[in-house]
Formats: sequence, C-alpha cells, structure tokens
Amino acid sequence: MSGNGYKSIDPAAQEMLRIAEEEGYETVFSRAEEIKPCPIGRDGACCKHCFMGPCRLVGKTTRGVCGATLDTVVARNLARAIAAGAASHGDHGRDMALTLLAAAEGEAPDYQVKDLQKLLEVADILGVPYRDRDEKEIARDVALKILAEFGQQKGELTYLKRAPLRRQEIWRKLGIAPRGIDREVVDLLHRTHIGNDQDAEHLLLGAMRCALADGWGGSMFSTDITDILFGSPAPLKTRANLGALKEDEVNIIVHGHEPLFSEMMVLAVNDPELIEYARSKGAKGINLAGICCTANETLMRQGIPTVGNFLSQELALLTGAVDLMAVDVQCIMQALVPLAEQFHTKFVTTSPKVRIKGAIHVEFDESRALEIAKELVKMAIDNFPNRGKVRIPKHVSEVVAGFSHEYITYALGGYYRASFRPLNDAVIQGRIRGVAGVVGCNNPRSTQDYAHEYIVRELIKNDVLVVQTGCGAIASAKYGMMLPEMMEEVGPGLREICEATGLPPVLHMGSCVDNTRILTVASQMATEGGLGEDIADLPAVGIAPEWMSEKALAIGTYFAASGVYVLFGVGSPIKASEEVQRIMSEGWERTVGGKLEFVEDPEEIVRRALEHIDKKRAALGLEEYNPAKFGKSGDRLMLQFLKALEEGKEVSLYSAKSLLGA
Ligand code: SF4
Ligand code: MSK
Repeated sequence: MSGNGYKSIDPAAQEMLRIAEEEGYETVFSRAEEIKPCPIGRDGACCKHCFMGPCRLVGKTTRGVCGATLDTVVARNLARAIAAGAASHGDHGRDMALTLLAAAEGEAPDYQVKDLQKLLEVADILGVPYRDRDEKEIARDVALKILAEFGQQKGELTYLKRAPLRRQEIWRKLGIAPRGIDREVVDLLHRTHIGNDQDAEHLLLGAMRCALADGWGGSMFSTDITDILFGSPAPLKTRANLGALKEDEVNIIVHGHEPLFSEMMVLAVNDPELIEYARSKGAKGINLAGICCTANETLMRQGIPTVGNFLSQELALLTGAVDLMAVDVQCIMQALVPLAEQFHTKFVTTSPKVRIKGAIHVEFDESRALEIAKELVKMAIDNFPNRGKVRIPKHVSEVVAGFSHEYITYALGGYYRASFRPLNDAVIQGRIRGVAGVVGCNNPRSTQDYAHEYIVRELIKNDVLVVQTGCGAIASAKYGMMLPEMMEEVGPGLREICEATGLPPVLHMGSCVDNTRILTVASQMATEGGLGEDIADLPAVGIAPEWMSEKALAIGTYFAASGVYVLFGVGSPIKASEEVQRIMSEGWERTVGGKLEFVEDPEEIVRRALEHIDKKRAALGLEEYNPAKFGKSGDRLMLQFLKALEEGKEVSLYSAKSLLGA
C-alpha cells in the first residue's frame, strides 16, 4: 500500500494538478510517471565509482570489473549518499557560523544576537568564557570555536558531550566518534573511492561516523546559531497550504533552507515604504510565504505561512499568483525556471553556490543583506501588474508551530522548573505510550502526504506523542493536525497530557537541520531518569515515510547511530543486498542499539513502530500499555458535562460526579 490512487491527498495540490493536466503543464508528478526508475540503480546494485564501469550487478554478474561484490557496491553507494547529505547540512551550518562571525565583527550589520540566553548556553557547552564579557566578543569566540570544529583533525566534536554518557562510550568503543565535520565527509568520500574500503560492515561504520558529524555537528551547530541570530522558537499560529497566497497582494515565495536570507525578506516586506510602493501598484499589501525548510524556519519564528512542502513547489507557480520566487540552497527543482517562464513569475537564485540556467541571479551578501532583500521585494512589486490569470485554491489550514526543546520543557514545568520530568512520568505511567519523530520529504514515487498523514494519525490514536520537522511537518500542518483541536482523534492517555500542558499531540519542531532538536529531546529524556540511561532505552522511533534526499539518509543514519529505531518508507536503496540490510538492522541493533530499515507499507511501518515502542517499555520494566486505564479526566469530560447542561439535564454536584464517573 503506497497511496490512495491519487498523486496527492492534498486537495489544493489535486486542484492544481487538474489544471496542469488540462492545460498541458509538466510537473514532477508527470515526469515521475514518464521516467521509470532503473531498478538496478534504485536497489543500489549499480556502481559507477570508476570508469571501468558502470557495473550493474544483476543476474549472473556478482562482481564488478574490479571484483567488488554486491555487498560492497550497495554499502558504498549508500555511504556516498550519506556523505553528500552530511556535507549539505554541514555547509549550511558553516554559513550560519560565518554569518555569526561577521555579525560579531560588525561586517553584517543587519544581523544581531537575538537570543542572548542561547548564546550563553552554547558558549558554556563549547567552553567559551562568557562572564563579564561583551556579547559581541562571546559571539565571535563561539563562531570561531564552531568554525574550528569543521576543520578539526583529531579528538572529538565538542557537542558529543550533549549525548548521554552511555552513548558516548558506545561511539568511542566502536571508533565512530566524529573528529571534525569536514574530516568525516572527506574520510567517507575517500574510503568509497575505487580500491579502498571493501568490507560492507566497515564501510557502514564509516557512514555512521560521518552521519554523526552531521547530527551532533553541522546540523546541531546550525540550529543553535539560527536560534542565537533569530531567536529560539516559541509557539505561534499561522497558516499552511496554497490558500495562503493572496489574490490582491504581491506574493513572494522564499524556498530553500538557509534562514539568513529569508529572515531579511521578512524585514523587507514589512518596510512601510515598500508597502506603500506596493499600494501604488494596485496591490493591497505584500504577502510573504515559504516552501520547504526555509518555510519552516520563517514559519516557526515569524509566523510566515507555508504554501507547501517539496512536491508543491511547482504547483505554487501554476497559480499564476506568485510575483517572485527567491531560492537559496537545497531541494530546488530545476523545472521551476522553465515553468516560471510560462507565467509572469520572476525566479531568482541568491546563493553563490546555486545558479540555475535561465534564472535571474541576485547574489546574497551578508554585508548588505537587508538592502538586497529590499531590491528583491521591489522587483516583485514591479512585477505585480504583469499578472495574467490567477487561480489560487481556497484550501488553507491553521497550524501552531514553534516547539523548540526549550519551549517544550517550559510548557512542561514553567520557567521556574522547566524539565522533561513530566514527559518522562507520562511515559512511565503509560499515558504516553512512546514518542515518534515523523520527518522527511515528499517523493512522487508515492502519493504526496498519504503516508505522512496516515502514520501520524495512527500514532496519536495509539497515544504516541509525535514530533515533526521538514516537509513531514508541513504535511501535518496542511491537514490541521498541529492544532490542540486535534484532541478528538488522540488516544485517551496522550489527550490527558495535552490537556494538562496545552501541547498539541503533534509538535512542529522545525526544519531538516532541526532534527537535532529531536536528538536533544531524546538525550534529555534519557538523562532525566526513569527511562534508562541511553537514547536506545527510550520507547521511541524515527520515521521518514516519504523520503527522497541524501540528507534524509544522513539524518536516518545519525538517529540509528544514536540508538533510535528508524523506519524509511517509499523504497530501499539497499534492496539488492540482504547482507547490507542485515548489517543495518540486526547488526546495528547489536552494536549501536539503533537500526535503519526500509519498509514500503505505511501500515507495516506503524505496526513495527508500535511493536518496538512496546518492546522498549517491557525492557524498562514499565507497565504494559493499556489505553483503557486513562481518559477519565480533562476537557473531554467537561465537554460531556456541558453537553448535559445544554440538553437540559439536571446538573448538580452529585450528577456531575456521577457523569465524570467519580
Ligand atoms: Fe565497476 Fe569496480 Fe569501477 Fe565500481 S569501482 S564501476 S564495481 S570497476
Ligand atoms: S526540504 S530534504 S524535501 S524534508 Fe528540508 Fe523537505 Fe526533504 Fe528537502
């Protein structure tokens, strides 16, 4: 089961796809139908690591020209993808650190430290002195210390000490504690070159080390610096889906990943002079929206709406309402440029790393960030009168986002005693059966959002608290699943916790790099007490139901190497080798306590996730999960009580008590 027969379950996407079909526009969905994936490459059995090949290891061909076995080829292909994913996150983190340094040295005047508390916390972890020091000096030293960890050759990344002690020991014993962020990427690229590491198990150890350099290095630094520069997220309400575009306003979409640029766009669209200029062109205002993870960054800090996840990027242009789309890095389809040319949309690349043939290039420069953002907003306004036919689907949902790990502890214990204790207690009591991170992309090889939506609904129904990032978070946002009003669909125990804390059952925790917030939550739960001593002891799972990117593989691998059972949907890049599957499942479970499995069927993913959560509960000696025990308190009963009042039933203290079963 991989979908419902449609290309998307999103009604807005369905509407735009009908238009695309009727009017002959090509999209990722139509191209995916036309281009059948090569089964040899898809399953990991095609090697093109040297030019004696490519070697396709199928049928009677069991070795490449160089003699490489199928297991080696499959493991090597996966490892290379992980290196690319880790490099992407790492480079994003490096750009954040360079901007923090520039801001501290007065070379990026539009950026300031917004969250001093976070800066001090990070300084403390990194061993940067901060008492009686100027904020800019601390920021400078923090940036320099982080930048040094990219090129560090020996020792260990400092952030490893944020993991539980037991976890750190496992990494050291296996020799997979990352030394430096760039070092591990280069090491993995080197060992996957022809004639190097040719033992699948050893290759995959190298892959874990590289992925850990992403999770506990590049990505974690990125999250922290973003919070320092733009503020740690706290809950706010905004909207999700194509219906967030406005017919009577200038629509600008930011797409990509780095918030350095999109945060400046937020400032620019609020400039009174530019708003006035937009009015002079006949628009009622300027509407900024996002796509992919840039959307998640601006959504959870600034309440900027998202118009969709990965597979919706072309559909946004098809509305004819986008006056300008500005992109930075990652997950940007080249197809956007020829599509934009068929509408009035200005398509602008901004990163020095990313040019797309045919796009307008306005290079972003941190030293005059706001000025460039204003230039782009003006370009969009000037383009507003050029609009042709506009078709904006009405569909839009509300979403509550912005659950940083700092806010979660605050929600659980207030400023005075912020902690994960109440969450751990709820898991111990069985009110919360376990925790699941449901993250990752869309993939046109399966129905858009179908698996995300199905899995999240099933998990919350079964009292599993769900935390989300990336395009998975946007999927839930589009279906109104990140609202406290979801309570009707939530299992009785989890509902009680949500009612008591005000947390929704599905928490939006940010972008792809913010998966590190989930690592932090898991570490803090493990060290809080009562749920073992390590991340691997927790009744928790990680799921990427519709993944497609190399970054997703790096994320899945660092979670597995951190002790989490990770399930990936859609298809398996290691299908060709039973040995590689065995190593990453039973093998890793034995050595690192986590594992990574590829399972196509969303129902089977839910079954395995719940089975694993219950297995971990049993290992901790916790009571067997029993939903019938809970649900006897809280708003649900209050609602029944109010309904009885409405129906004119006699309501006294006695009847209220009997109604509540007290
Ligand atoms: Fe073929 Fe070996 Fe070259 Fe790979 S490295 S393409 S298996 S000869
Ligand atoms: S944007 S990596 S499609 S989650 Fe981070 Fe979405 Fe996946 Fe890109």
